[in-house]
Amino acid sequence: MSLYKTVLVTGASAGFGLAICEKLAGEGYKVIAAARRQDKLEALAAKYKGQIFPLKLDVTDTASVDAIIEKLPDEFKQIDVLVNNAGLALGQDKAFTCSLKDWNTMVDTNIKGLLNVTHKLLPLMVKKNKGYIINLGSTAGAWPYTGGNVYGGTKAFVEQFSRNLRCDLAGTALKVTVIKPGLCSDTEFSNVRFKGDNEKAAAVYKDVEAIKPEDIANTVSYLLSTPAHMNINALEIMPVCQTFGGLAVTRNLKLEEK
Ligand code: NDP
Ligand code: 8X3
Repeated sequence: MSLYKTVLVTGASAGFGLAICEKLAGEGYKVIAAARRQDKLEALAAKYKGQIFPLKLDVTDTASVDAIIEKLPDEFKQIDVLVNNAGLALGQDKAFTCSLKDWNTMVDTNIKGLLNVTHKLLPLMVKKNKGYIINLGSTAGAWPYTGGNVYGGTKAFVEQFSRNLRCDLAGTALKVTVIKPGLCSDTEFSNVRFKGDNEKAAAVYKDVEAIKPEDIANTVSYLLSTPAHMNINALEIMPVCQTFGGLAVTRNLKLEEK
């Protein structure tokens, strides 16, 4: 039996967000499915009549975020869980060749978008002393890799922000968890990262059994079922086929002459 009833999931039109909405709606939660592609959200809501409300929302648009509550039907207004899942990586080029526009889009979505929605909903949760914020970080926030530059930086922000929220929420009943997945297939993540180069995206998951969106949805469901006194601060989840690669050393490196 969960402590919570109404969940807002950002990035609900694909991947983890979609799987989380389906899992939680199936378990009887009222779910607000938020993303930019309304057709996808409406198709989802049609499958779970009355259980899912499709909310067209761009998390980077502060005016839209500010109007969230007034756009909701009464039975969805008492949000007690926020899953900050909307996010993206754009490109995997080295920092000295990649696009500044891509960097800014990642910061605007993964950091500022998450902040916009959190800033809107957190005071409402604190007021009723009930709420749970689940943030989607990434292994990329802790384990650097070539071309992960700003994407990894945004996810490091998500982790530290999650932990700092726990400090600010001391003395309340609210919970915060950051989930940090590693390699996950069956989402649009790599298709978006490689800008529609679907062959390149598919190659990322070739011959591996990666984490699936359902694994993340089951994790969220589990988190919501934990007892009132227990807060899981962070969960790092990798497929068994993925592990750490050690530090890189360049041999015979040509250094600048003095
Ligand atoms: P997908 O690309 O499959 O889904 C991303 C979702 O975010 C889509 O629903 C998209 O919807 C939404 N989104 C993107 N930008 C915005 C925006 N500005 N406003 C609202 N919604 C937005 O990715 P995943 O499901 O794989 O990833 C979900 C989260 O998990 C991301 O934060 C990602 O960084 C993280 N993650 C993913 C991993 C992976 O390997 N897949 C591993 C670790 C973390 P729409 O375009 O309709 O707005
Ligand atoms: C997604 C996982 O390794 O592509 O956050 O950065 S990774």
